[in-house]
Amino acid sequence: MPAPMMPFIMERLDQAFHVHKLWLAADADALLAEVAPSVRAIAAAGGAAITADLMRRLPRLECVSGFGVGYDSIDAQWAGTHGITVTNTPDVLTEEVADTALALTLMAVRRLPQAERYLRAGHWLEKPFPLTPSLRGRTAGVLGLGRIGKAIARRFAACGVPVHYHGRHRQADVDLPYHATPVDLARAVDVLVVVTPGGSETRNLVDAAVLKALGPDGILVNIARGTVVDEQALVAALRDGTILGAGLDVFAQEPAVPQALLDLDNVVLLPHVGSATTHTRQAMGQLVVDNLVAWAEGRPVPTPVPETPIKAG
Ligand code: 8YV
Repeated sequence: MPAPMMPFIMERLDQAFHVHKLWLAADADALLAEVAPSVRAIAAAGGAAITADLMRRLPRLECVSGFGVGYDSIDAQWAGTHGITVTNTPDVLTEEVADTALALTLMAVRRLPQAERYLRAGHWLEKPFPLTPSLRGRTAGVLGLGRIGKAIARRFAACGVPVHYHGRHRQADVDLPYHATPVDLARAVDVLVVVTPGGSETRNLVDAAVLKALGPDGILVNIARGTVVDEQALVAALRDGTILGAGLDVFAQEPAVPQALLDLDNVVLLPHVGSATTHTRQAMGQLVVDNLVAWAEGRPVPTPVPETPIKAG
């Protein structure tokens, strides 16, 4: 275990396995070198980098159980081609993250955090909070219509907001307008919600051109990965009115958030709390344990990622 996980995960894994906790070692590298020949599985905290270099050092490695639906911090491609199974925690967080996306959208459009700050500062006693933009009359674009994207689309439908989408492929069983590129999607909508996986394939997918296409009434919401949005282009677009505002739960270098974003009033910033409730994190943690126990007992793991297991050719 390279980094700490929720206490109940550590307790359950301690009961079933001999767990080496790297972060507790005075010299993590020395501990890794010592135990590497016997390590057969990794329990990976959210965001813990499980690189090809690390896995190469573990000749008996068979399974990497990651905490989180996103596994861009795990080199699943390398693992897959070396017969190592990678698991993630899908489904159990879908509704929670979609709730967060809707909340963040409303916070950004209706300027609700600013309104709350206004009240707390006593300004309401002087005059009412200024009128804000509205969700009424808007069209939303979902960039990445997977499980979470679909749950977000259902919420927008309930709000009377039409939804369009872009993904790598048009989905035959989805009856929503499809756009072939992110720019085309952005042009058609005025709320753009980023729900793609992270990693090299989506790096800076939302760039200056997409933001320009979103336009001066547009709101960008990102609950996926900070790397999907060109942060410098976003700062510029928020500053010069290329777009109206943004709601961000994720950042390229989190937990560091650029001062340029902190300085702006037309962006709502959350500390990566998309799935962060006791209920959902409990379910995610249980799935991390269930995947490892299934692997150890020789049963199929409940939630392997699609890249694995692929036997080396
Ligand atoms: C994780 C997330 O819990 O699931 C994901 O991909 O981003 C979060 O829900 C987070 O990575 C944990 O640090």
